[in-house]
Amino acid sequence: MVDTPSRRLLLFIPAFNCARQVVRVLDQLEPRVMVHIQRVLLIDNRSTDGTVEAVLEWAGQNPGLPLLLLRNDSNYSLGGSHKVAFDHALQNDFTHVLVLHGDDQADIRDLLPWLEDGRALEGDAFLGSRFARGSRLPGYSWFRILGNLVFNSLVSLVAGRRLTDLGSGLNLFRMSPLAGRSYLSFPDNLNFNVYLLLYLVHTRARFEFFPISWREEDQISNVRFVRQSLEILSVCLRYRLNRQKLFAPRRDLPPDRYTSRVLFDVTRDS
Ligand SMILES: Nc1nc2c(ncn2[C@@H]2O[C@H](COP(=O)(O)OP(=O)(O)OP(=O)(O)O)[C@@H](O)[C@H]2O)c(=O)[nH]1
Ligand SMILES: [Mg+2]
Repeated sequence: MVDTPSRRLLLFIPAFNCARQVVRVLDQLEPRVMVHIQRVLLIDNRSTDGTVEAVLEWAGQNPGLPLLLLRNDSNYSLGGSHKVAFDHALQNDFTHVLVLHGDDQADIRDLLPWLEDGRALEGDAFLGSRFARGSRLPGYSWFRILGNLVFNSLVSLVAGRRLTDLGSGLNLFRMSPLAGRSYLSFPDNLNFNVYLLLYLVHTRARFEFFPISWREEDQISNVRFVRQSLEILSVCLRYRLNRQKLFAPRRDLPPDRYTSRVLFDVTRDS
């Protein structure tokens, strides 16, 4: 492990209606993983299936984890939850945010070798890829594989560099390039990641992809294929036409739009 005293890593777990899966995600957080992580921020996005109760029960049985559980005041979708998490990281002096989806499709242990040799922390982002050499996709449908490959190619063409995933569920970001909070103007839905990726390209951030495994077992996909595809086409077009304008800071956003409540807090490092 590379131990930089000033480095503080926040693990952010977005969760929405994944009661059965989220406890498996928490089970992934073994001591060899947690040596790299200073706080776990689990954000529930107004689940209605007992996700919060499942997390609370797990936390009662596993008191050692530095866990902060928040519940958004309204459903802000996946992108909105990223905004809450990034803001939390900036306000609490975290240098990095590691995102791990709460529905147990990714495995945080895929990142461990890169955390241990320090490579994951060298650039501005280290992005899990479901479609790189060495990735594994047990149970993932060919239709979704094909759809993802088509859009990866399209966005790569627009970005002018090879992008092997537009948004998997395992990604590490350095916070300093995001300190201006440009992400607040990205969409709240699942296309937040596509904007973030294009923003990294636009700002010449240093990032690379690493191969991950991605399971499809008992998860429920909330992806709206047609709508999201049209949105990706639209952002590609706008990026080509005027990317300065696409990423210009917006002044029309109310400052306290993404509010949340603390449900459980056993963090002790702050
Ligand atoms: N869809 C959705 N997901 C959310 C929300 N808030 C948090 N999440 C979490 O974000 C993750 C991504 O959602 P999914 O619908 O599974 O999308 P995906 O995994 O990127 O795509 P698939 O490969 O189709 O499963 C899940 O872990 C959800 O629990 C939300 O409001 N909407
Ligand atoms: Mg999923």
